Amino acid sequence: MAIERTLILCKPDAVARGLVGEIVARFERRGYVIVAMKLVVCDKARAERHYTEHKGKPFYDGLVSYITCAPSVALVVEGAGAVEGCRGTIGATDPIKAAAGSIRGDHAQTIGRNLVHGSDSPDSAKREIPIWFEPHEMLGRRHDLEQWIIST
Ligand code: D4T
Repeated sequence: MAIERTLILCKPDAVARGLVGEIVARFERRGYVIVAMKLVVCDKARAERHYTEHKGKPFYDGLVSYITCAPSVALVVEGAGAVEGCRGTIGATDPIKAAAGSIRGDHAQTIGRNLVHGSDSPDSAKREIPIWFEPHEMLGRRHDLEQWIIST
């Protein structure tokens, strides 16, 4: 299984509700490694880049106003199959359909306030990570080092 990196956002509702620790802990407990993390107020330009695929959709304006209204916590998470694995931990986009035990299934109610973003493919992760992080803000590959620390 390839070691991948994925972009995770604890969106403004997660920060406002004090759920960042709970959310980050889910990824850590699964064994993924945090290689970058910061609190950031997303501006309109960054939001429009991030959500470019949704431009023109009925929910687009609401999506941009929501992500820019207050701080988010952005992370880059690394691990084996991290893109798909993190999507599983997050749960379905619409919390009403998200499995119990997933972040959205346990903590969210509506699609417009679904707490977390996770890249939906390795290509999306490669596109999204540079929107949120400069290369110098990210650590080099951590997976092997973490395995060594844990197992020695
Ligand atoms: P994010 O991007 O937040 O991780 O969500 P997903 O990857 O799970 O889902 P998405 O890209 O299809 O949707 C992005 C974002 O738009 C909101 N949304 C989506 C909405 O408010 N109404 C809708 O009908 C859809 C499809 C929720 C997530």
